[in-house]
Amino acid sequence: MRDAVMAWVGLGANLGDPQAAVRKALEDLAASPEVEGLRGSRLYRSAPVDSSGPDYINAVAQFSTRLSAPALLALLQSLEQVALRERPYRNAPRTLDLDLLLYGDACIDSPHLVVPHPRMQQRAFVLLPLAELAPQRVDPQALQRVSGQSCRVL
Ligand code: PH2
Ligand code: MG
Ligand code: MG
Repeated sequence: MRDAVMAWVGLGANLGDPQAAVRKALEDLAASPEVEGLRGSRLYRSAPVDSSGPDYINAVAQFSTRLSAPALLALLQSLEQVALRERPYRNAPRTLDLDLLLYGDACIDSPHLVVPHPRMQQRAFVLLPLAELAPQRVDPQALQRVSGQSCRVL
């Protein structure tokens, strides 16, 4: 059997009841048979970055899994579907977004999945909750660069 890998997932939502959607996604992830020892960050409220609509609710989840990265991506997409995620255009407001940020130390560059997440270093709504769970995985200089972005603990 494949070794367990530590994975970090970014959660975001700004349509419907985003707080409920993020909390439910954390519960659904924790209840997935392939997810072990999930820890969730606090929830943050952040202004849309390269996006529009109401403020986002964001969080990060850390857990260990034996799923491959593509299988984990499929699990995340299935949870987005449960939340009735629609994709009318790039960065559209959404009921739930689950992004695979880090998968162990893997670097993946496939047509469907790029890990580490290519824009995570520019986003306070990723780096602040990630730093709560895994400060060793956050570059302090990147954190400093995003310090002007609006992103507050709920
Ligand atoms: N997600 C995006 C684009 N912009 N802005 C905030 N504040 N939070 C997000 O989760 C977010 C965003 C694309 O996934
Ligand atoms: Mg995203
Ligand atoms: Mg996404």
